[in-house]
Amino acid sequence: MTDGSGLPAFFRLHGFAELDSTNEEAKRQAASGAPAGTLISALTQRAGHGRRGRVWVSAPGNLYMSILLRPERSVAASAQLGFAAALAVGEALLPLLPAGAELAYKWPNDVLVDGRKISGILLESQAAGEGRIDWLVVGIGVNLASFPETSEYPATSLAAAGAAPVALEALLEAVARSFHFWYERWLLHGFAPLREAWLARAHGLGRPIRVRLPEGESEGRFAGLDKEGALLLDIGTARRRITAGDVFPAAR
Ligand code: BT5
Repeated sequence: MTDGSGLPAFFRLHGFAELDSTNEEAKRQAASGAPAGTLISALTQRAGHGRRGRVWVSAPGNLYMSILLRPERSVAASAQLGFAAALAVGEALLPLLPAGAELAYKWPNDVLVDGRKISGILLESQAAGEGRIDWLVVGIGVNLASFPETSEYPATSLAAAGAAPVALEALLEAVARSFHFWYERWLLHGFAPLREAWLARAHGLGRPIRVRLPEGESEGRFAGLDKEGALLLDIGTARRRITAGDVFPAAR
């Protein structure tokens, strides 16, 4: 793939033709002491995964990358870096999209083009004790060439959205550069600037949504994000704070 020369000095790129999963490789490297900024990419994944063990379809031609970080922050605060990754993907994709295409962020960490999922982000971490983090892996998949036709939430790719062609390495570098920008802002200023940028393109804000939770489904109005990144769901006069779940349009 790329020699990494277009990347900020923070990153050390390890490019693979094929892996089980770039997140798994990043976790293996984390366990053997790899530093923050280790960046793993693969042309295809045999066992790409999403949240809760779901499959991430990983055909050749799409982007699969994982960034290893060791922020001196809590596990809970570090989850906010999923928003940094979504913003990075969004900023990398925007200049490629045709006029009139709509790019939006879907809580917690998806990126949508014209209402369809073009990118998924998976955060995995290990605590070091006292709520601190040992390592955090930010895994990012972006569909350039292909997408699954039968996913539960409709999907798309850059090609299907009519975007300008882009080389994998150019997109990897653009995502990494933008992620690094948002990571530094987060280290310096906390979640507030990420929250503001994310909300400016939030999918379904102010509208009725359905959230699937481990204990069942909840419907309400998507009222925004709290200052930690939790989704705020207004159900009648009550406001519920949701930290994990899957968002769909409301049934009614
Ligand atoms: C995600 O999970 O969206 C996070 C996906 C993270 C993938 C990256 S690729 C690099 C790194 N290495 C990995 O092994 N993972 C990361 P979740 O929100 O759970 O969504 C998963 C669901 O998205 C699946 O159940 C499908 O319905 C759908 N899906 C699967 N493959 C897709 C694709 N290529 N494009 C769009 N949707 C897909």
